[in-house]
Amino acid sequence: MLLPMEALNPLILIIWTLLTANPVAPDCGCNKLKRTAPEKNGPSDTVIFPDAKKSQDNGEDESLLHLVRHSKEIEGMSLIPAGKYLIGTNEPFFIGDHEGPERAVELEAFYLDRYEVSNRWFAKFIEMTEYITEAERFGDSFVFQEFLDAKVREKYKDYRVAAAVWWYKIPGASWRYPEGDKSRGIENRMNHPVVHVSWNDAKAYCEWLGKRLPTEAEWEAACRGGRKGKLFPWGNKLMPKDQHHMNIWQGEFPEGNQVEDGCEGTCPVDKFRQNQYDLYNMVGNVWEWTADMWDPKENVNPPNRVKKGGSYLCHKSYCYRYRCAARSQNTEDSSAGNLGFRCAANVD
Ligand SMILES: [Ca+2]
Ligand SMILES: [Ca+2]
Repeated sequence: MLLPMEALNPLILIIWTLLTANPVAPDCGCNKLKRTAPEKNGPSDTVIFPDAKKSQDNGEDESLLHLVRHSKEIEGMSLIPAGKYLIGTNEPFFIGDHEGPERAVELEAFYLDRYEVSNRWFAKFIEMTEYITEAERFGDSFVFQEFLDAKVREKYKDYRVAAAVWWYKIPGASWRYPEGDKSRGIENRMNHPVVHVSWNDAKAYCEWLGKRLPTEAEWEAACRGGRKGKLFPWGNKLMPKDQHHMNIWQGEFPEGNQVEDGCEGTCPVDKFRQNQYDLYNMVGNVWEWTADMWDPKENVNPPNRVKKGGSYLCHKSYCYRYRCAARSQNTEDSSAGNLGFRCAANVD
């Protein structure tokens, strides 16, 4: 029996809508953490990076710096061999992130830190250079709701990120006080990754050690550990042998973190060894800045930089970005409690 057109049209419309709808993948919103502070209250464009003046009159620090600069192995770097690597994917999950297509890149050999930069090492940098991070100069940074008590959440409820209300802009949050609470420092987290560091801060740290940030291609080639087309540094299976291989989120996001991997927030930088290059926490734990612009044609100031690897807040339902091919971005001056970095270095 033919249906009358009057009945058919709405039906066709519904089917057409379902077929053509562009599904929007839910998003953790951590790429929305842009600073909006007026320039007059923020730092100048020039990064304050005084010379390592303490090293001039401190023989011990000087020898430490010498050791670090001249022994990649001792300081915990892996040599990533020169060669052709495939990066990107032909099965992008977040099309808007430009994860695809898969493409070949040719890389020189380079060194990459095995671990995310820890609070311990960042503290040495601060101690020797008196560098002041951008979060400290702006006076605030973004903190995830789980680490704030009810009173603080109520007080700063109007300082949430509109598109991701689980992020609060908290005065006083910085690498020293990741929750913005002066009574909660990092003493018990010295082997955890430093957080609340901007791209500019990360770059300054790497340069202090005679290093640099990895390019996105280097980071991703290293992430893949010599394997081709795999999702994760160790392969395609999320939990081989039912073991956790990274620090991400288990349970409902953004409430109900079940902490099955043993880490509610950050975990120690040497907790999860992820591939044959002896790299730890490439995916998960904290996002990692890379040297690359997000879009070189984008005319914004400050520019966006690519970050890789996802963080302890990533869950498949919201932020399936703990894959080697996944990528996201923030402005150079942004910082958050789930964003850190590691350094690369040229082979002399
Ligand atoms: Ca976790
Ligand atoms: Ca990481």
